[in-house]
Amino acid sequence: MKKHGIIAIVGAPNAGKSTLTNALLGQKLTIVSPKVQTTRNSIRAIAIEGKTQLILIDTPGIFIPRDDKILERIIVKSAWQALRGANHICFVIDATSGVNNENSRIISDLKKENLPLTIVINKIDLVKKSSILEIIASLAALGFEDIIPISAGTKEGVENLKKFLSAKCTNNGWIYDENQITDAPMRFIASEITREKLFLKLHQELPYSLAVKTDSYEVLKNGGIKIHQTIFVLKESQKQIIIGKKGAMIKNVGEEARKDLAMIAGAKVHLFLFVKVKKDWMNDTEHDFNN
Ligand SMILES: Nc1nc2c(ncn2[C@@H]2O[C@H](COP(=O)(O)OP(=O)(O)OP(=O)(O)O)[C@@H](O)[C@H]2O)c(=O)[nH]1
Ligand SMILES: [Mg+2]
Repeated sequence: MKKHGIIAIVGAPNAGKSTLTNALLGQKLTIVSPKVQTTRNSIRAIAIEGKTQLILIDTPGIFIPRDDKILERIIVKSAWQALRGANHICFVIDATSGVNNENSRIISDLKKENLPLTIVINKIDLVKKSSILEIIASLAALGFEDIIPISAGTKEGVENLKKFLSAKCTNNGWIYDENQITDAPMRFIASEITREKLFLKLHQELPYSLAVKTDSYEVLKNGGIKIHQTIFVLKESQKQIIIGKKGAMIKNVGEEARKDLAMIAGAKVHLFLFVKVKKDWMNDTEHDFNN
C-alpha cells in the first residue's frame, strides 16, 4: 500500500542538510555552499522509496539570531515553522563538530516538539572511525536510539538512511504526483540557483547582503525557457563587485546558473541578470524574499 511521511531535515548551519536532501532525492534541487546560512527558506524535496513517498523538508540552519539582524531572525523562524508541519525529524550533526554546545542546545529544543527523531551523523568521510563511535556513544547516553552515520558527500549510508526513513512514514497514500520533485515554483528554484552561484563566488558579508528575485519566467514556443532576474544588494560598491571587471563576474554567475537550471528544467535556458541597489530589501521581504 502507498504511504507517505513528512520529514524535516534540521540541524546547525553548514551541517550538510541541503547536500543530504539532494542525495536522498537523487538529484540536485536545493542549494549548497561551504558558507553558513546558505538555505534561507524551507523547501520540499519529494523522493520515492518503493511504495513510500518521502517528503523531505530542507530547512535553514538553527542558530541564535542576533537582535539587529532581520535576515537571521527570518531564517531561524522558517526552520522552526517547517519542522512543526512534519511527522518526523531528521537531525543532522556534522561529524567534525560532534555533540558540541550548539548541537546540544538544538537537541534539547527539538525534544520539546515531541516528534519522533532520527539522528544523522554526516560527513563521516572527514573523521576517523573512533570519533564516529564517540559521537554515537554520547548520543546514546542522551537516550537516543536511532543514530545513523552517513556521508551525504560520498553517499555512503544514504540508501540505508532512505530505507530507514521510509519505514517511519506511516500516512496513507501519496500527496504529490509520481514525477514531482518539489512543490516549490520553478521561479523560486531559479532564484535559488543564481543565489548559490553568488554564494560560491563572493566573500565576507556580500553573500548575506544580497537577494535574488525572478522577475519573469517564460516557457518559449520552442521549449526553451527565458528568465529575467534581479540581484538586490544594499550598496553601490556591492553592485560593482557583483558586476565585476567589464562584467566578468556577473557573466560567469549567469553561465553557471544557466547550466544548473537547464539540467533541473530539462530545457535550454536563457538567463538575464540585472543588479539593483535597494538598501531596504530585507525589510520588504519579511514573508518571501526569493519570490
Ligand atoms: N566532505 C563532506 N562535505 C560535505 C558533506 N555534506 C555536506 N558537505 C559540505 O558541507 C558544506 C555545507 O553543506 P550544505 O548542504 O550547504 O549545508 P547546510 O546544512 O544545508 O547549510 P545551511 O543551509 O547553510 O544551514 C558544503 O561545502 C558541502 O559540500 C559530506 O558528507 N562530506
Ligand atoms: Mg542548506
